[in-house]
Amino acid sequence: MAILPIVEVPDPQLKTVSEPVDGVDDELRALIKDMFETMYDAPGIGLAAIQVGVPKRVLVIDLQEPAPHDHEEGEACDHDHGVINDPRVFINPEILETSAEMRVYEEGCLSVPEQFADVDRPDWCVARWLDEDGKQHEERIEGLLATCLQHEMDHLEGILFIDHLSRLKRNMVLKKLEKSRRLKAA
Ligand code: GNR
Ligand code: NI
Repeated sequence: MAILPIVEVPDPQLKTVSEPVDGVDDELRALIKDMFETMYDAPGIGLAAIQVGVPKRVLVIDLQEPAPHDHEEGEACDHDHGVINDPRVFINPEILETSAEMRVYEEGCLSVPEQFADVDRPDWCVARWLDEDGKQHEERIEGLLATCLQHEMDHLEGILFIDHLSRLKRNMVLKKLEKSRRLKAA
């Protein structure tokens, strides 16, 4: 059990094309466990192995929906409702089909901390992957999960969400990140 350090821009590791996993074993399951721990601690809704310095085609996602509230209308509410966890593991994921329709979502990335920008991606996709037991899945994925899966699969190709922006916007984001790091260091 370990919270691993997260690799951040401009670390060149983030440009690595990750290698396929050949066999799901206990060592891989231990990495996946550490990846969940690291993601929940950050906190984030997804994490690719390269973000903890491991160039393997593995990613974890948990959209962590807030638990539903069951209060009377207008009732004060300041206690913790917790979240519904839905941990998902994707090993060697492939996208088989994508929608023509696109969806815009304001994305962030644990490797580009505290920076956000709108990214256009296919609204849904059909994906195939292995789970932590080595079992194959094929599913049509939509909504936030589709956005997040495509963001994570980009990491496997060495691509960050800022690479989808114009050069002007990307440089603005990177400058803002530099500035916030300087302020934190001071
Ligand atoms: O925590 C994360 N939030 C997020 C928000 C919108 C689109 C994608 C993401 S993934 C990100 C965690 C991360 O960096 N995964 O690689
Ligand atoms: Ni990311």
